[in-house]
Amino acid sequence: MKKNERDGQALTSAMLEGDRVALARLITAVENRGSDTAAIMSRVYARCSDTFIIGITGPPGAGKSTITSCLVQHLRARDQSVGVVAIDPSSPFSGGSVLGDRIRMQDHFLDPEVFIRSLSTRGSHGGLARAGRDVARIFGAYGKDVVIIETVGVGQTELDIMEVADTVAVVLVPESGDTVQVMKAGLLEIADLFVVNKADREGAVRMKTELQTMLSLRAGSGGEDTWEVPVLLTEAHNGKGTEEILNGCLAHHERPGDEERSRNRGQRLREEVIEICTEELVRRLHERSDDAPLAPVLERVARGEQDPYAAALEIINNDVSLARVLSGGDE
Ligand SMILES: Nc1nc2c(ncn2[C@@H]2O[C@H](COP(=O)(O)OP(=O)(O)OP(=O)(O)O)[C@@H](O)[C@H]2O)c(=O)[nH]1
Ligand SMILES: [Mg+2]
Repeated sequence: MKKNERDGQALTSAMLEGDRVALARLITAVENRGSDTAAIMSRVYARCSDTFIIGITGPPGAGKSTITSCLVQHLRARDQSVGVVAIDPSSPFSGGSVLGDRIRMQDHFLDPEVFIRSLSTRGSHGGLARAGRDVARIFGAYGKDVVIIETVGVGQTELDIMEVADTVAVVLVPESGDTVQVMKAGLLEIADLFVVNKADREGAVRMKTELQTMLSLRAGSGGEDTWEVPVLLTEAHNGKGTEEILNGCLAHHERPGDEERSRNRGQRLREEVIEICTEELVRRLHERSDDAPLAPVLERVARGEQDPYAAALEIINNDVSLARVLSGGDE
């Protein structure tokens, strides 16, 4: 076992025993997508099954952090421990949002039952969706009753993170534009609950009606167990209506299981295995690009003696050299 893998296992053990410093370090390790990530997460996974993961998404500035903060407060009032994963898109559109989040979240900073972690898109090599999901599961394994993931719903990465959530609330505001945009952004498919926040502003009721119409037009299986997506009005800056969000999320989570749900879950897990393999394979290929048998092939391409396609096929189709690349050449 390599040194960092040993460290990873020691950290995981300490985290599972409730060590808060180990928790923070483990999250950093997973955020950096080190070589021991899959081994760490395999141990974590078995221990996070009882955690309820809520996803909060929606356009920039819709009030996601304000709502998250309210949910934390309601959960704490019910004696539930909470982990928050805030994805910081660090895009020019949402400059300063993290600072804003910090200020809103500071009420909870001294509460040992609340753990808040921001993940940034910087330096995560496209692994942000995976990192976000893994951190949510680590919080679960650490013993958090509920984990909330906040992410801006504007891109595939952001929506991918939501796959780990048991319940997804999509937050919109009257200014979000018409509902066609909601459909275009793929938010209709992932919403288990719609929240029209900033109901103190004009157009909130109209938006709610539009969403309800759109939901009723959507072809559903129509069975008895089919979940009816509620549309809630809130004024998160003064907490109004936010307890109903929590109640709605819990009702969704506790609804009777239906066939479609377990089918979706099975499909998601299949996809996830392939994703984890892909990440692991890419990492190993990069790590070992300076070693035989990869290096000579890459060199040939660099010198213009072979085209990149032929080289890639040569690497992949040669069982022996591929096995050596993937195992680190030490078998
Ligand atoms: N008028 C009004 N303002 C609100 C309401 N809820 C939140 N806000 C304000 O809207 C602004 C954005 O709120 P955030 O909670 O930071 O929104 P966000 O969706 O987390 O924003 P990003 O993370 O940057 O995408 C803040 O200034 C809030 O105080 C509301 O119900 N009514
Ligand atoms: Mg925010």
